[in-house]
Amino acid sequence: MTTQKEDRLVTLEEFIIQAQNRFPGATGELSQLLRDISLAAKIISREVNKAGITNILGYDGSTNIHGESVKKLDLFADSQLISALERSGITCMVISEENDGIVQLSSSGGKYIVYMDPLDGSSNIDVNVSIGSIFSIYMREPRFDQTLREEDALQPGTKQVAAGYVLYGSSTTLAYTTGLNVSLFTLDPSLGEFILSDRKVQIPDHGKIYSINEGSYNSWELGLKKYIKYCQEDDQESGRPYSARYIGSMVADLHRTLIKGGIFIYPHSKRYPNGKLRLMYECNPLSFIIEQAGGMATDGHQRIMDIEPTAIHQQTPIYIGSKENVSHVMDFLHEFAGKEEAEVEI
Ligand code: AHM
Ligand code: MG
Repeated sequence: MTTQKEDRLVTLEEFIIQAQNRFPGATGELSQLLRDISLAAKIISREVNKAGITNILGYDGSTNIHGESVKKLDLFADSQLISALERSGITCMVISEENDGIVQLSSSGGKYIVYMDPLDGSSNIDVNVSIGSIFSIYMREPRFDQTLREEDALQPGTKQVAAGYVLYGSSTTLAYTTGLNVSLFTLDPSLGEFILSDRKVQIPDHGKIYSINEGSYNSWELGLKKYIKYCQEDDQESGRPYSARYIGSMVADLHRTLIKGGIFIYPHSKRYPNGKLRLMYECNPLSFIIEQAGGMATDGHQRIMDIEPTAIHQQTPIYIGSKENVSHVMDFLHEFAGKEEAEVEI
C-alpha cells in the first residue's frame, strides 16, 4: 500500500537536503555541488531539446585532445558545467573530456575535484539520438602546499565521493550515488524540476541483452568472440539467444543496462589496444553507479574502480552490467586467454 507521503512529488533539491540532514556533521558542500550540476543539466537539457531549431548542431571546426571533431553542443555543455561549479566556490579543479589539462577554478582552495564528460555520445547529436553528461567527484587530498597539480586528481574510482549521469533521452533523467544506493530523477519540464522516480535502483542479477559494437568483431580477443557467440546461440532453457542493443552513447546504453539488466562491453581491440572509453570520466562514475545498484564492472582482469590511474585521460576496456553476465564473460576471457583462433572452433 502506498502512503500519502510516498505519493507526494519529491524534488531533487528536497531529496538532497533530506539526505544531508541524515548526517549531522555534513557541511552541505557536496549537496551544493550536486545542485550546481543539476542546474547545469537543466540548461543543457533545454539546449539539447531545441538544438535542431537553433542551428547549434554541427561541428565547430576544432578537434579535442583526442583528435575527435568537437561539436558546438559539447562546448556549450562544457562551459555550462564549469561555470556552475565555479559559482559555488567549493571545487578547486575540473577535468573534462573537452580540455587537455586540468581546469583550475578561481576557488583554488576548494576541497572537491570534479571529472566530467560534458556531452557523451556526441556523434549522436545530429541524428536526434540520446546523449548524456557524466560526472565523478573526488575530495582533494590535504597537503601543506596549496598549488594544484594533476597528480591530486589521480585517485582510484574507490575514492569517488559521488558520481552520476544525466541522460537526455525521450525524457531527461538524472541518476546519482554518494555510495548509499542509486537515486533516479526525471525532469518535469513544466515544473523545471527533477522529480524523484526511484530512490533505490537495483540492476537485475541477470539480463538477456548484450551491448557491444559488433562491427569490431574481427579484432576482438578469442574469449570475447566465444562469449558473443554464446549469447547468440539458441537455448530455450537459458533464454538464448539474447537480444543485441547498441545505441553508441554510453550513458544511454548504461541506463538501459541498469534498468533491464544485461551487459555493456567496450573491449580492447586492434584499433583501441587500451579500449576506447575513458577511465576517469566515463568508466569510473558509471561503475560506481552500477556497483551501487548491485552490478559489476571490470576491465577483463580487475575491478574498474580499483585501477590506479596514471593519466587523467587514460582509456580502459570495460565489461559492465548484471553480476551474472559480467562474471560469465570473465570466465570466457580466462578460459581462452592466450589461445589462437586456429586452435579453437568458433
Ligand atoms: P565520446 O565521448 O567522444 O562521445 O565517445 C564515447 C562514446 C560512448 O558514448 C560510446 O559508448 C562509444 O563512444 C561508442 O563508440 P563506437 O562508435 O566506437 O562504438
Ligand atoms: Mg565520452
